[in-house]
Amino acid sequence: RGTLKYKLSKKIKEHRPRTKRLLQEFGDVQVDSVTVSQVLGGMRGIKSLVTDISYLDPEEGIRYRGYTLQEVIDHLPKPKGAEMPFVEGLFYLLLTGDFPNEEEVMQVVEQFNKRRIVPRYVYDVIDSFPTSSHPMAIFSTAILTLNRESEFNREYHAGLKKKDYWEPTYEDALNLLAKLPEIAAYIYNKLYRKGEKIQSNPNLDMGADFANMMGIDKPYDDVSRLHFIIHSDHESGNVSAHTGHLVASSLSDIYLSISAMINGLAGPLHGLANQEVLRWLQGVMEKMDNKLPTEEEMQQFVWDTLNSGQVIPGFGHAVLRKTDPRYMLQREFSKKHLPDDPIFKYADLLYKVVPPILQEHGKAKNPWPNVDAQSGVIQWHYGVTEYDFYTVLFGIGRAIGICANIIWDRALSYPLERPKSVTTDMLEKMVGIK
Ligand code: FAM
Repeated sequence: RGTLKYKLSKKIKEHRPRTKRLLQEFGDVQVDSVTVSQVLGGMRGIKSLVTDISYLDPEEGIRYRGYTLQEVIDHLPKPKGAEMPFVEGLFYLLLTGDFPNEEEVMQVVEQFNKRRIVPRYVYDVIDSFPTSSHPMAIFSTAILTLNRESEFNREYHAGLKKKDYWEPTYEDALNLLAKLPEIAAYIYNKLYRKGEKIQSNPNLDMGADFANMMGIDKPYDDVSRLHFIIHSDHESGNVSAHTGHLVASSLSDIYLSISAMINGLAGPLHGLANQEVLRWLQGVMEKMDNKLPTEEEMQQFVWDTLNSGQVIPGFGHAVLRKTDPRYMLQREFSKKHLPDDPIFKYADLLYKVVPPILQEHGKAKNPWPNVDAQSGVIQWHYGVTEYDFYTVLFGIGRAIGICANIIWDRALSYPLERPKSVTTDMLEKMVGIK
C-alpha cells in the first residue's frame, strides 16, 4: 500500500476496461488510411501505435503524461539544493500519470538504491571488450548479459497468468534501471580513464550518483538529471521506443528489449546524432582556428556540408516541425551555467544560421534544431569530451521511458506486433501500372 507498485496496480485495473471496450465495441472503426508514399517512406505518420506515457505534438513538442517538459521540471520534487528534479520521480510520473510527493519519490529512490549492485559477470563481460569498441556496443551487451536475472522469465516458465505479466516486468525494469548509471560510468572509466573506478554512493539519487561515479562536481548532478529526464520518452514510433516495444511484444524480457532498443538508438540518424554534432562542430572550430566565425563564414561551412551530401546533425526531425523543447531547455541551462563556453557560442551561432539555410536548401521538412544540437555541448563543458559516450547517456534516459512503456504493454496485454508487408509487384498492381 502507498508504494509505486500498489498505485500502479490500481491504475492498471482502472485502465483495462477502456482498452477492452475500445476493442470489443469499436474494433472496426477506422483510425487512419495508408498511402504508397507511407509504405515506401518508413511508415511516416501512420497512426498504428498506442501509448499513454507521452505524446509528441509536431508544433509543440513532447508532453509526458499530458505535461510539458517545463511543467514536469517545475512540479517533480527536487533533491535539496538541486535545480533539477529526481529522475526517480519522473519514473513515477511516467508510470502512474501523477506527480509523486516527497515521500513517494523517496520510496522510489530507496527502491533504486536497493537494486544497484551490478553482478560481477557484467564487469567481466565489459572488461573483455577491446578498448577500441564503441561504448554503445558495450552498453547494449552489458544489458543483454543481465538477462539471466529476469524475474519475468522465471515466473513465465513457472506458469504466470497473462494478467500478471506486468508485475515481474516491473521488477525487471527497476532492477535494470537502477544499474544503468553504474554500468555506464564503468564503461566510461574503462574506455577513457584506464579503468579507474569510483564507487557508487547509495545515499545519493540517480543523477547525483551518476555524477559521483563520473567524478564530476556540481552542477553535473543537475546536468545528469536534466539529461535523463528530457531523453526519457518521445512517444512510440521513434526507432528506439519502437524497437523496445516490438521486441517486448514477443514476450522477450526487459533486458533483451532494452538491449535491442539501445542498438536502434546507436544509429547516426537517431541517438548518435549528438556525437555527430560535436564531431562536426569540432571540425568547424579546427577550420576556424578556434575563433568564433562570422555569420557569413558559418553559413559557408553549413552550405559546404550540405553540398558534400551530408546532413546537418542536430537539425530536422521526423515528426517535430518547430524547435525541440528539449533543445530549448538545454539552451536555457547553458545560457545560465556556461554562457561563455566557446562551443556553446558555436552552437548558438548555428541555431541562428542553419534554419534559414535548410529552408532555402528545401529538403528537410523541419529546419529547426532537435535535442542533439545542444546535449553534447553541455557534456563537453563539464569535461565529458569523449563524444562516443554521449549516446550512452541518451540511452540511460531513454531506458526509463521504454521500461514504463513495456510495463504498460504487458499490463494491457498488447499482442505480438505483426504488420503486413506487400511486394513491389503488388503495389504496382494496386496503383494500376501493372
Ligand atoms: N540536414 C540536411 N538534410 C536534411 C536534414 C538535415 N539536418 N534533415 C532532413 N534532411 C533531408 C533528408 O535527408 C531527406 O533528404 P532525401 O529526400 O534526399 O532523403 C529530406 O531532407 C527529407 O527528410 P525529412 O522528411 O525532413 O526527415 P526524415 O523524417 O526523413 O528524417 C531526421 C528525420 C532526424 C533523420 C533528419 O532530419 C536528419 O537526418 N537530421 C540530422 C540527424 C539528426 O539530427 N538526427 C537526430 C534526430 C533526433 F531527434 C534524435 O532522434 N535523437
